[in-house]
Amino acid sequence: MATEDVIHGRHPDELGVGSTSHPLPDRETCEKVLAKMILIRRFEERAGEMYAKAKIGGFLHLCIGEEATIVGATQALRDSDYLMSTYREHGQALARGTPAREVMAELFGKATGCSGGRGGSMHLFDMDRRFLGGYGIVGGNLPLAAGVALASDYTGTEDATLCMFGDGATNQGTFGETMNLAALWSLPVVFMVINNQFGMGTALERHSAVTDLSKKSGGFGVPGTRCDGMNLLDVHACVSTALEKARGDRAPQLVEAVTYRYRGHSMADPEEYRTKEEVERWLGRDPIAAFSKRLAEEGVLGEEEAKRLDDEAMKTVDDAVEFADSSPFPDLASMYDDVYVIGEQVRRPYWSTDTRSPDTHRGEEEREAGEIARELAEKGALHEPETDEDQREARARGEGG
Ligand SMILES: Cc1ncc(C[n+]2csc(CCOP(=O)(O)OP(=O)(O)O)c2C)c(N)n1
Ligand SMILES: [Mg+2]
Repeated sequence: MATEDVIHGRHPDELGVGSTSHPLPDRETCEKVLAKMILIRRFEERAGEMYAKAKIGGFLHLCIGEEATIVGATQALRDSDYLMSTYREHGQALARGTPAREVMAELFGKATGCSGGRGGSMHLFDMDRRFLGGYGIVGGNLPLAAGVALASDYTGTEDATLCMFGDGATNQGTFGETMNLAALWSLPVVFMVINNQFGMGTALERHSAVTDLSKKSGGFGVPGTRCDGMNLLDVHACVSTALEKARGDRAPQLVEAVTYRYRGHSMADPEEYRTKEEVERWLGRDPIAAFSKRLAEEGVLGEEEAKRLDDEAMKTVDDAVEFADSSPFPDLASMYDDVYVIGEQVRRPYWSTDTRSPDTHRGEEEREAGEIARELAEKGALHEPETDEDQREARARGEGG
């Protein structure tokens, strides 16, 4: 019978990770990556607080504990590469360079958010930084990532795609289907399993027959490796090598990062599926504390400098909250904007549906066609809780996310 200790209690060495020691990069890079991890941690803590204050609606999934996995992997990307993630993606957007203001404003559902306030926490998107979201469907981003990689290959670029998803997503049908096509078509894509050891409240060994997830893609023709997701340098080395093979040899790869989420699956999680002791054990491997300690030990960055980075992160987050709070909600009249992609919005060499003929087609003039839907939506909007207090009460009654 599987127990919680099958993987959760094991030393990283036993899992085949964490035994390699990597040299530190230059001081500037060390400071930059530490600052990114601290910003993500502070941002997530504050997002949790804002959710409790009902400033944020819907669901909220925090990545606290996964910072080394996120920053180590994204540092291996070129600016022109694509990144795709799941609904647990605030850290990915911040790591890719989306300003904290725009991420927080999106969580608040404001017009100044990176998705114009239409996506919220689960659907962050930043085309300028080639961050393609933010997906709520478990395993839903895998085939899309293969499609993006196919476009990169087809148009003769050197761009690669890094597609991140959870351990739970490896059980979806899309996992096998996508591995097969990626291998068959030699696509420049790296699949990254963020194995935080739970799919909601179900532990890895209870949801997956194969618990070494780096082995799950091999039979489809996509080789896998495993890294210590609590060790920024190990993640970086592993993802860099995988990207090199995907980009250079057109050989898609899978990387499993073994990590842990310190908070619940989402904000409403009683966490009955794990013990406090287990969480404590993993807190002892805190990726930020571990990296800071190493920097101090090797004389690269002292305690005071780490404190300065923390103060800066706090200021950035304070500013982001102020910005989000004072920004307007999207105008109701803009509800039908950005629903369909219209021909001229699509840059060559991509194609949209209306290359069928130059005229607009049914459904493409939804602003004009949608009067009835608009009336219904306006009526619906009247039933929205009006104040934060109303929203807190609605939440206490169990309504909403
Ligand atoms: C297709 C689908 N099935 C179920 C869900 C409900 N659901 C949301 S998150 C989640 C767990 C996914 O776990 P994992 O892939 O490990 O990602 P993590 O939340 O740990 O980052 C589930 C089952 C969903 N969003 N989509
Ligand atoms: Mg998981």
